[in-house]
Amino acid sequence: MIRIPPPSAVRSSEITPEGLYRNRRRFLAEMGIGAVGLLTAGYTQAKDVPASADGLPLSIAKKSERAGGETPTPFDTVSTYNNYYEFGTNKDDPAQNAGTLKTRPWTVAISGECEAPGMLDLDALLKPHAIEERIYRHRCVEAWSIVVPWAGVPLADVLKRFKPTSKAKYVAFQTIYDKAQMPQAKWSGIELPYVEGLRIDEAMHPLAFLSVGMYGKTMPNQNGAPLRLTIPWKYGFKSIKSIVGIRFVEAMPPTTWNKLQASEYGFFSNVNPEVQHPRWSQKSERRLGELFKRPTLMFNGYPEVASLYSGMDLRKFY
Ligand SMILES: Nc1nc2c(c(=O)[nH]1)N[C@H]1C(S)=C(S)[C@@H](COP(=O)(O)O)O[C@H]1N2
Ligand SMILES: [Mo]
Repeated sequence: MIRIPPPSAVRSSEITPEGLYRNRRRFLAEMGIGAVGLLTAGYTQAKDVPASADGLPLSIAKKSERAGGETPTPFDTVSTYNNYYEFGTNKDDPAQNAGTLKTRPWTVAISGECEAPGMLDLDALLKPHAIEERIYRHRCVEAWSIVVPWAGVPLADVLKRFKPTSKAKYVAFQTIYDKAQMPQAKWSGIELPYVEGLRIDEAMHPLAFLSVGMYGKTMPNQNGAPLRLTIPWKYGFKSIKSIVGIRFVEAMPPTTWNKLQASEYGFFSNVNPEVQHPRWSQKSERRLGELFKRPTLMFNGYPEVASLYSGMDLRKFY
């Protein structure tokens, strides 16, 4: 049977040169117009982002607003302008490609310096915890930022259940790496699997969050389904997606961007307008959807974390 698609089924990416399409999508996303319509006659409505998410409603036990009263960035922007290099390096690639990630069943390996290591199914990992919503600012090192209502659980509550020993000075996290589900990964330019880490006191800080959803629904794949970190006072790359491994360790663990270019990406990577990056100024940033830049705040505007770093030279430990 030959199926002739109606004209509306043709994706705009198929009828415009790829570069132009990407640029327009990127421009629309940055302007906060997201993936919604607006494309001129002859093009389909740009609702062509494949459904790469369950998008199931979550039952949220409590809500807190931790973004200075700012309105969240539109969902369509946050779910179509992403960094998830395993699914491509353009901002609109993850939304197009991450649908191949199978997020159920999902097992997380808890290992290392703890009394109760184990392999846990996602549901078992989450079961004892009530899901909260936290509206956080999120700032990428590339000088763009968003405000997102994440749904998840405090990272400390989960970690404590495994009873880390006194040797657990750091926590290392690992993303799933499956070439079959991530065919674009071979062009990522980074060493995979993606790995990240936090000092144990950072991981235990009440702001550190393990997110399973956003905007009241389960996480879209492109945003790191089924679970990811959201560490609001650090640059976005610390917020590792699609976690399959959590390991308590004694020594500072390797981290993906630090391995690639240590002079540009430190282990701590706290948002700091006083420490510059060779390609993006860290003094200011643009909220996606806004025209004008705004100053970047120390610790991304979360001064309550400063005590974690007392006595440390944050220029040296960037
Ligand atoms: N596994 C993995 N995690 C990742 C990344 C990635 O490429 N792979 N990108 C990071 C970067 S640079 C940012 S800014 C955030 C983006 O999260 P968002 O797409 O939900 O906004 O994810 C972080 N986590
Ligand atoms: Mo980022």
